[in-house]
Amino acid sequence: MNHKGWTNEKVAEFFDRPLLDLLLEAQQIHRQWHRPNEIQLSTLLSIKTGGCQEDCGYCSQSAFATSGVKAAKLLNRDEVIKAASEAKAAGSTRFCMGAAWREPKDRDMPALCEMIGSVKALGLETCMTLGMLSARQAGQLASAGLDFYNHNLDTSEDHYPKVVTTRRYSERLETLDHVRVAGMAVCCGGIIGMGETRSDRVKLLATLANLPEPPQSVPINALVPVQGTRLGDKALQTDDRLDELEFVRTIAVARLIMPQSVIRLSAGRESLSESSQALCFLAGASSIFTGDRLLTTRNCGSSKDSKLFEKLGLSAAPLGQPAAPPR
Ligand code: SAM
Ligand code: DTB
Ligand code: SF4
Repeated sequence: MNHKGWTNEKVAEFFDRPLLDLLLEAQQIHRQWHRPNEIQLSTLLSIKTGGCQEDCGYCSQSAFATSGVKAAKLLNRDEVIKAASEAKAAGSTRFCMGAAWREPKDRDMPALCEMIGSVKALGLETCMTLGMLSARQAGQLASAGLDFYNHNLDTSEDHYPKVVTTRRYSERLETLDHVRVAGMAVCCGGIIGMGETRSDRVKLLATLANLPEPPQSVPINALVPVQGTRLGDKALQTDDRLDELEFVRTIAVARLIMPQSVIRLSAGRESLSESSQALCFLAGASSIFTGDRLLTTRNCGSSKDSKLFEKLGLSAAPLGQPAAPPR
């Protein structure tokens, strides 16, 4: 047992429940803390694409992959402002800037801080995901006004060496500490469908819930199998498809053990049916990435999403609204 009391055994018990019981309880908890028919919209932009020195087995941007993604330089401020303005016009409230780096270089910090200021000036919430951060870099981003920092644990500590070998789990946890101490909100989750067992999913969620504070935002990604990546190729060759109901279950358990966090139905949404997406919302997901593109892979696009929202009676959360409803 650790300090928050979410033992692996307790989390595994949630996973083992009949799905309908689990969904009912997850939705009841969801309604205590979140508006049930509102979904927060975030938009991603790859501000520095490809050529990354890390060997993350799922990633199209790793220099170890043969995915065909070309390495590009850091975008300039005007390119970022243009994309952020378009995201705002499409109803997004948060703009997430991602860089294919192991960690940012100190010489990049002024340009990154300038981007944060420009996106905030549009009235959007800001998020960045740049790899590992030193305490000093986290402080610089926080001072520039960055609201969220995304840094995923990706999987359990046990399964991690099968996914990434160029950096340790403990280094990921250290970066999360730096982000929290600097006063930014933490966005941290993982990927489902990378050959992990249910026990790995249990351990990932328990680790997230037992952080000194649960992450304010928890992205649950389904592996997007990209050709030319180690794990993507494996999934494509073995026709090892994601079990959608196990994915829904994972969201429901995340909702139960981190009731106040916003759970994001993240990458891989494009391959989910409308019904599976509806189950993910019922399980407690209340945030998505919008637009045609994630970082390098395809996303649902706004016309598909508008139709889904209409069918389900969902609306986009307005800007500046806290996640929790009045209790
Ligand atoms: N380089 C930074 C890092 O890894 O922290 C930031 C960018 S990285 C692309 C952000 C996250 O995207 C990864 O941690 C991973 O969880 C997710 N991701 C990347 N490729 C993915 C894929 N093919 N399918 C699902 N999620 C993916
Ligand atoms: C997260 O958990 N999912 C987003 C965001 N954080 C940066 C990234 C998804 C990337 C999907 C693969 C791609 O488009 O390259
Ligand atoms: Fe690099 Fe991030 Fe991709 Fe890993 S996930 S290879 S760190 S861009």
